[in-house]
Amino acid sequence: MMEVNAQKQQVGEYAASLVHADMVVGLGTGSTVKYFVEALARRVQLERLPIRGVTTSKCTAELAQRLGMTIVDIDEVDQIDLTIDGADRVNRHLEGIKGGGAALLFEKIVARNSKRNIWIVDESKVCDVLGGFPLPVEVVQYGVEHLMQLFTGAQLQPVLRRASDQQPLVTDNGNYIIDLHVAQINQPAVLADWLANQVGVVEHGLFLDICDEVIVGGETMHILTAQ
Ligand code: ABF
Repeated sequence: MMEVNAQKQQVGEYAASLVHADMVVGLGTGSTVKYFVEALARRVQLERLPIRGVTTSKCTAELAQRLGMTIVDIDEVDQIDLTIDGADRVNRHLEGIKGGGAALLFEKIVARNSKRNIWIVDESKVCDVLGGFPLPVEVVQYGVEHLMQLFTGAQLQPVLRRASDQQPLVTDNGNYIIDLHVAQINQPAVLADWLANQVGVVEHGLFLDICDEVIVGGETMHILTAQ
């Protein structure tokens, strides 16, 4: 099996080849996307490619700007032509779990305002049934303990995500992340709707009806489209 970082580089560099002149490009977050941004920045420099980037996190914005890319605010553009992002898990219906990098809110806002969404993943991310990775939920800080109790009562095994200093992790948008440890998510849409209706929940990491195509790395890089 091809080493994971080699797979991430493989799909990141392939995704960079999909960008055309004058595009507004959504730049995702995560280690796979890092390879994409680096490869795209090389094209911008070598080909003088006239593109504008819209980012999904401070981390990606810092990387893209450091590499000399033009970054614009999402509200400066009418629409984003193509967004390239990573994912923590994706099934055969192109439903995904995202947010391992705590950027799920801005990722979903960018994705929902993109004409086309492509995810780039190493083969370990592809699964039959969503699960096997904690489902991130972005929540406001006020009342977080009550939400934890609610999720516990719903058998969702919630864990408040903490930073390296053991304090609760605070997202780019000033919110907390609760990770739900659910073994298998058999009806993603049902859970997504329930989460979205809980007061205090800002956004959840179930990305449904968003992704158009997944580029999967490995010995035979291949593309998943919705089945
Ligand atoms: C991002 O891609 C996050 O939602 C997700 O956590 C990440 C996948 O991480 P990586 O590419 O580093 O494996 O969109």
